[in-house]
Amino acid sequence: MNLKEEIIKLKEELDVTLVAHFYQRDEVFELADITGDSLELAKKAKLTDSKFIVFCGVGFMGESVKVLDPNKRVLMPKIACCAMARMIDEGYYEQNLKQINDAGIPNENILPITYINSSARVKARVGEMGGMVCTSSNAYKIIEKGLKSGKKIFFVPDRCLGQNFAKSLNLKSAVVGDGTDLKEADIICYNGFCSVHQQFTVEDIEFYRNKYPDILIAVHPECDPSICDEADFVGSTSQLIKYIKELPEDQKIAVGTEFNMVNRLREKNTYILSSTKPECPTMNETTLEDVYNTLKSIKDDNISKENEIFIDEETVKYARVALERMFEV
Ligand code: CIZ
Ligand code: SF4
Repeated sequence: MNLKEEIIKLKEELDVTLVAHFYQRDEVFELADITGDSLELAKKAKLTDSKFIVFCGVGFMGESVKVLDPNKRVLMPKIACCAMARMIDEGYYEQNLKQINDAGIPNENILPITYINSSARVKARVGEMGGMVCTSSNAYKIIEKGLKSGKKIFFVPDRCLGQNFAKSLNLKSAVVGDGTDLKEADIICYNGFCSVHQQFTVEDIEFYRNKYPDILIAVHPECDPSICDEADFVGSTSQLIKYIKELPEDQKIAVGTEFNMVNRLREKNTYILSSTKPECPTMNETTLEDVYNTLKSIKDDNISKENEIFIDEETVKYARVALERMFEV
């Protein structure tokens, strides 16, 4: 039997659901029981009744499943950490908050919102302060709800997402530490970013538009605002997939997001909006062999602590509050 067949057989034998994010390698993605973007995966994994969730993605995604259902055993064949999520921890969060306070904005006037790409500890801190989680699919709704509180939003960790949503809602944004006036802003952003989505440039857009005047440009809101301003469509992972699938057969489209996902849409007239391959290194770490080893460890009752997500009760409590507030919206 080859690895793929072994994995299929183990899945049938075990009380397990295999989950994979859209950015995973094709061979891993194809074997998953549940696929989706981070919002869909958090929702769907919560609904499964398997004892074990084997999650192929990055650390914060597995953590979200554990937070939403601590009774599940969540295993990750590779606990790979999203580069953006790694840019913020509780210490940096507090430092930024202090800078905002020092600019004359007290905590009671601040509502924190964290992009789902952050650790459970950061989510818990946000939950404790009355804030909530958002994803790129629901950020509009969450930010609009947040603004109803009359407070300024402290948006972490992705400054591009914060700036892009502020622009499209006609709001003012500022970034902590870059010299912009925090008091003037409706949305104060933490200075984090996604290294993969930073790869797309205005020159890439110009290149494609010069070469194919009718081409459409679609990008993810983790791209820089200069890119989103120029694009024909800006959307989350699932929104991009839907948009591309519904295009007429002969419509050319250059897409600015992670390579594996765009590459799976090649039956459409799809181009990668970059001269380099925009692969997410951490999403690509999980191999078929890792998936096999994790399933085998369940079968042999020999699970490695390194592959399992453990979160303390206090963190689960407050991170869940922040996630549940998102689901309520
Ligand atoms: O991590 C990411 O870049 C994205 C877009 C996650 C997701 O599925 O929303
Ligand atoms: Fe993180 Fe960017 Fe990779 Fe998404 S694509 S998991 S934001 S590093």
